[in-house]
Amino acid sequence: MTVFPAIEPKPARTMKILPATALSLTLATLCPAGDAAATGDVQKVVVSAKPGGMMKYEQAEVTIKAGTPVELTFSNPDVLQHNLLILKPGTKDKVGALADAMISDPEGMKKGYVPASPDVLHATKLIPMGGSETLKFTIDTPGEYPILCTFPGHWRLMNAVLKVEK
Ligand SMILES: [Cu+2]
Repeated sequence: MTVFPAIEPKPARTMKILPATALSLTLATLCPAGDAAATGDVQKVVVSAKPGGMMKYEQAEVTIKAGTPVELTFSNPDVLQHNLLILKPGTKDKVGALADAMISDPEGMKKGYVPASPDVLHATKLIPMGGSETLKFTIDTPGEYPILCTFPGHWRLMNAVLKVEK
């Protein structure tokens, strides 16, 4: 769980007393991403699987700012199951090979085809058609971080780049 900077309580005139959860929901709804004051500067990005069994993501790349909390939502409208992993820069082929090897792991499906590797920074579960999952994280070091679906056989086509800029 990422801890966001505390929201400075406003004087009572701007807001009736609400439970903390209701307050943050209200702010998240009213203020678009990028409104640093109200949202703690959370960057919301979306990556979708391409429908039609193409084993591809819709987006070739997504760009975020370093050092700022991110909420990346992966949604899957495709008939196939997919996941979304974020990897350390330069490790796409290495992790892809580990993913393909999991086809012979009897526990592979149970593990969501997420290889046990320190190169995997963040991962969703296997997402069935119509599902989605949101990853919350912050990356401090600028660079190009591979995004990969590690369902065996998918990663060569089903990849993208998370560009982290200064
Ligand atoms: Cu896939």
